Amino acid sequence: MPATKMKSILVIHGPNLNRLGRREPEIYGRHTLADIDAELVQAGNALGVDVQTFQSNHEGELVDRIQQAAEEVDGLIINPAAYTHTSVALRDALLMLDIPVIEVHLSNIYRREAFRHHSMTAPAATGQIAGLGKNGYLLALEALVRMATDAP
Ligand code: CA2
Repeated sequence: MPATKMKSILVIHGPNLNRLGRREPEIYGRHTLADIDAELVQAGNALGVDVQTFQSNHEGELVDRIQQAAEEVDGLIINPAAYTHTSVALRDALLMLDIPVIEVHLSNIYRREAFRHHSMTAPAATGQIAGLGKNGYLLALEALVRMATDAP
């Protein structure tokens, strides 16, 4: 792939995703968060991009990390988990960023309960991927790199 301006990407995971792989594998898959993060770092290496990851169960910590991202990284991938559906604070923090943001959901939120159909955060994102399991994160990573790559 030609040179990319995307040098550094942050992946943020919201509440309860630290428990992945332990419950409800039929919805969220059998991979742990550590598996997913390791795969993202490896994929980043192959694409020539530094990948950092962060998980928190606390809304304020997620806001703090998003604010920090503005200074530190060229792109953001975020699965806000349950805060997707409730958080004006995360939406406002994402709206302050000048970098591309991709919202990822492991499950297809649109074929689940009605309260999951609305995302507070999606309007603040460049795009959204839902329902593709851990591949959604990998596709988001590739998309961010492609978006910042000069066409040959
Ligand atoms: O599909 C997704 O990625 C979600 O963001 C996951 C959230 C859910 O509230 C969203 O509606 C969709 C829930 C994450 C809970 O993580 C678990 C981890 C292990 C076992 C059970 C849940």
